[in-house]
Amino acid sequence: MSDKTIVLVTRQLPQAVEDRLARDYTARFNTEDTVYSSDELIRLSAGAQAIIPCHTEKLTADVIQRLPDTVRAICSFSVGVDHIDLGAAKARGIIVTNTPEVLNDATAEIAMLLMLGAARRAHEGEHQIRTDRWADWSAVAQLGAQVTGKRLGILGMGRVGQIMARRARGFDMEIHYYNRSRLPAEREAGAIYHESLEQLLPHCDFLSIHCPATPESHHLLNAQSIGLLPDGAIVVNTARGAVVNDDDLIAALRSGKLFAAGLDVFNGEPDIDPRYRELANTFLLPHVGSATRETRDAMGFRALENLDAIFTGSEPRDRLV
Ligand code: 8YV
Repeated sequence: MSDKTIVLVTRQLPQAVEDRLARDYTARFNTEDTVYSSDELIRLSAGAQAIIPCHTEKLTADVIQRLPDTVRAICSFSVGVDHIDLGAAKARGIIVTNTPEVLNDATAEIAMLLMLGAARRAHEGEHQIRTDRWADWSAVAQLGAQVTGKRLGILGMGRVGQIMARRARGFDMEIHYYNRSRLPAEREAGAIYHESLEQLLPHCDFLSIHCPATPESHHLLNAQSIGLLPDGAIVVNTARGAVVNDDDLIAALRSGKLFAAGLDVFNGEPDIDPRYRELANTFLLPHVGSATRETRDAMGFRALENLDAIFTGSEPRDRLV
């Protein structure tokens, strides 16, 4: 019998990543790429030393407590770890790692796409053409909000937020941000720091959300905070749905308080609030922030780097607990 480390890989991963896993580990792949229930996850973990989950697997305290004793590591194929109860993992002595840095560019690209798409009503124009309803050109139809030279507020000036700021400067945008701590001047690169979200919001023609989902950031965007945005502002979210109160965002999009929203992440994905679909002023994507071939490979190899370190007795680069 092979003495290779047994790894449960909960979702289908890029081929090159699965090939490397198959070479160096006894990998249990999910060839159907279905989302396992908690019970399936626990059953399939029997005898495994490690799990490579995606954000689709909810490793709650209850699930972690029920994992077999053999499991020593959870090497998530994600930067966000709101799907993993880190305290429960720590209590059981299970090492948890994530995949930071490698998805910064891809996620900032999607934030730019959402910002431009929402502002310029891209999906409405695309829909007209695809459904053969483009009747005529008009000087007064399909008017969007111009992006160039406007103020962009960034909530969470971490790795992705900083790249978003850099890309937005290409559109001559004035960058404002709120972050738990102020960045050093060279990383601020001229961005204007605000000491609270409340202070940031009145300066945002566009607001792009880049903070992780934590108890502190839960529903940060709500009726009260939206009320502080200038009328006609545009909201972009590539972080996590949990940062947004859906009822309040939808009310502001309906009333015209907000011009539009560009959203890649949602509460309850993929069963999103259906009202988003009915709104003409939403530009919606199905959580594809990191979905480039390069980035998904890089995420997989970063998860493997952590896995390799753990099972060769060294400290994994991205250890969280
Ligand atoms: C990933 C993400 O595709 O890494 C993250 O936190 O949100 C996504 O870009 C997904 O989480 C993979 O598990």
